[in-house]
Amino acid sequence: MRAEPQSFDRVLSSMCTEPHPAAREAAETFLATNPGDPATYPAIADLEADVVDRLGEITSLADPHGFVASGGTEANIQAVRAARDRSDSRDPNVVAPETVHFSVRKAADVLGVELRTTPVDADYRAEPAAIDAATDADTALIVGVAGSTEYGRVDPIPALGEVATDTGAMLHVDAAWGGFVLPFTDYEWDFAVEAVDTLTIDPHKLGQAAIPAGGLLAREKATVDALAVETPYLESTTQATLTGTRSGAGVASAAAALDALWPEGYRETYERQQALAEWLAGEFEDLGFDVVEPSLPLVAADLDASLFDSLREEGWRVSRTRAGELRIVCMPHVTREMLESFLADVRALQPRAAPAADD
Ligand code: 0PR
Repeated sequence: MRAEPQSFDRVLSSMCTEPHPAAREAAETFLATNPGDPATYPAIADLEADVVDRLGEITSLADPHGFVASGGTEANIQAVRAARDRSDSRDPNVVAPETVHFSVRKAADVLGVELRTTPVDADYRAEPAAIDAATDADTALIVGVAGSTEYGRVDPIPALGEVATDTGAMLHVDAAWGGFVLPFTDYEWDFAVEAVDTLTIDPHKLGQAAIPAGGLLAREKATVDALAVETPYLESTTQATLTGTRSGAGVASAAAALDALWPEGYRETYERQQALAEWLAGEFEDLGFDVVEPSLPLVAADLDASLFDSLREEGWRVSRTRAGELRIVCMPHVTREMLESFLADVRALQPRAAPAADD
């Protein structure tokens, strides 16, 4: 029997999407290459250098250092590791808003650093004063999120930069999801903010590349050098990634997606998906649900638990925030037609006593 992957028809809460056709093809072509051994597989190594340069262009960094990682988790772990190893402290800590992705918790665990999380403001964004209060002389890194996993919020990166500079800590921006839409907004989120040292941006999310393709960028070569270990029996001398052997598929497909879509294709995707998210938020409000307004193409709405369960039973691939709201991530495969069909099910399944239904 030949197994088939599931379709994207009802996938509404994922941060992954169908790869661009050129990205799919490139992934297959480079499937058997290993960018972890660049002296044996130089073609994929060249493509990786190209991807890093392009990601630098997207994030306002003229001379970027970094690599294509297996995903945002590896990129975040390596950012924490570099900060730990560049810090003078014997007992370094990392300070981040409580909305930080759980990969930073994994990083703290495996690297043996303390993670201090701070409350966010009423709009789910990091509070610079709270971050400041949590820092001390042992703070190696402050993390800000540009496109948070649950609400798509962008932390005030310039203000976090001031705190980092005053504290003598490095600043990492996690734009794993938001990085391919933020260039088309007015947010200050990237290396244009002087204090930003490192940044995660994942081609395998809104970049429309095949999995596995994450990205870690650094302003200074010394940051990537801090990660490098010697590779005595390879023809290349050092390796800065956490993974050893790694798939050339992700690297090649990131290069192909960037070729096909940067910048106009990504701009069009952003404009279409953002308009869709705003329309969906209005529809939820009309149905009487509390909505967290979408600042990026992600909508959270307060549907009750039994309605959520019924929608899952209908096959909708939806998930919840920690506070229990339904999240819809308007990834490129999500269309108006899909959402119309989803809303029809919401209406049909909505209990009569739904919030504010008779208002
Ligand atoms: N940083 C942010 C802001 C993220 O949202 C995520 C993943 C990561 C880092 C980690 O990235 P990787 O998963 O590439 O290592 N956010 C999604 C999440 O955990 C990932 C996801 C993707 C979940 C697809 C479901 C899914 O179907 O919710």
